[in-house]
Amino acid sequence: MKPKQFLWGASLSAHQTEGAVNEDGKIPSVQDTRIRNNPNIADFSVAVDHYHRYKTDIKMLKDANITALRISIAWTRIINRDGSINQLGLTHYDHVIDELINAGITPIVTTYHFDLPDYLQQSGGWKNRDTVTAYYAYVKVLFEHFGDRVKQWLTINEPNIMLLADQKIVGFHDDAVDRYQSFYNLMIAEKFAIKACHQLVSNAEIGPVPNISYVYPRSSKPEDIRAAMEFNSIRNWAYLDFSIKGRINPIFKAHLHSLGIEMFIQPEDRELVANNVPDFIGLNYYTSATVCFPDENEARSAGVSDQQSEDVYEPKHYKGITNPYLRKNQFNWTIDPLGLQTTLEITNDRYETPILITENGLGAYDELTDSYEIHDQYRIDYLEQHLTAIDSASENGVQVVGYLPWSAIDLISVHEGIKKRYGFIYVDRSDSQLKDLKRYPKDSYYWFKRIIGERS
Ligand code: BGP
Repeated sequence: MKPKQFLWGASLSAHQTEGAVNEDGKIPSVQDTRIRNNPNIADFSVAVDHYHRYKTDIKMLKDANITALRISIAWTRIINRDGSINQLGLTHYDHVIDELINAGITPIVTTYHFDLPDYLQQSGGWKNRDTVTAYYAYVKVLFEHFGDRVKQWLTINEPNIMLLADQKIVGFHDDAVDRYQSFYNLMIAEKFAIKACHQLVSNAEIGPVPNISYVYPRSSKPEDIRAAMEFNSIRNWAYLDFSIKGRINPIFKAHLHSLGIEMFIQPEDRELVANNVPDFIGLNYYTSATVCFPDENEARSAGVSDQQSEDVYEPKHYKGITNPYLRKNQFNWTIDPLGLQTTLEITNDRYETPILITENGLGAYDELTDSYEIHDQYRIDYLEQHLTAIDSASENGVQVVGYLPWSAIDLISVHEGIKKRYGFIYVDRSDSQLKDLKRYPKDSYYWFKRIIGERS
């Protein structure tokens, strides 16, 4: 990927912004049917009503000098339950994409962002190879229909996090064998997307979009070093090795073997895997991770308080811990800009592929003042520090082709509703009250506009 100019933009996803869950023939996704542990956080039924207000949102983004917007298309708006195409869904995204292009904003489209059609989950989800077939049919519709206008594509949002995260959120499986089978099928699905994109869209570029965060060892104790090596392979390199190098990462493979699971590229998939290589890497980064070798007497949660580490535990292998050298944000996530530089340089060292930063941002409680302003200096600080890290990585030879922070507008956080805000644009609603959903630029909006102006 070599855009003529650095892409200055922002990101969002369909289910976290659109709402309109029963409109224009949309069928339920796993996000619509998901049972929430906490009933007090907003669901996705209205979200921030981007489905109806996309014109306002795009106009505000254009006014901020943004030149690229990462959106996702909801599979559940495009393909009906019987496999036929929903024209109303295509028409909606025609309007969105045309609006973006007319505003001088390049659309960068993720085909699937955590919102698997619920009926596919009911028949086994990603564990079932039929879901790969259904995905292939779906993405061919996207490329055929939108390929004349959309030239930059992203395959599947964060399969590596789907592997590790709360299974109820992303519609995966609790059983380890099923989970790794699902992971394999996701990696194969991506290969079909790359194949179809290159066949059907002229001058297309397509990349994976994993969440890559370098994993530190807690100490120089050899067991801790090995725990970090192992978790790096599982969290980061397993997916990218398959995607870019067409191989099962050997440390990941050995880890699976120790769990009694064998993973290898099936003979019938070998050609597909070898011949369909991405053009760039889309990379989501929020913070680094730290692990130690788990002491048998240490409880899983001992010493763990930051959210990024909670799910990281495999007895006898590794355990997530809070990095004592890092500050935390209001939601207990550590902040590590230098970790972004390290992550970029190691990713470049391994893959030598251009990198588009597709997510990076700060979740925070924002306050709307009586004069309708939002003073989010903490977000500006976070983004400034991460931009400095990107600059340093670029000076050290990493080809970073764009920066698309999360998120363009406030949206519903996957885990924590709307109280945890990421946007450059404030949306006036709370978890319990819809209010008027009006949009207000935050201080970070004006800051980003100035940065883009100065650096374009
Ligand atoms: C990424 C997802 C996004 C977004 C972000 C922040 O993993 O791709 O969809 O939600 O994380 O996470 P959260 O919403 O849990 O704060």
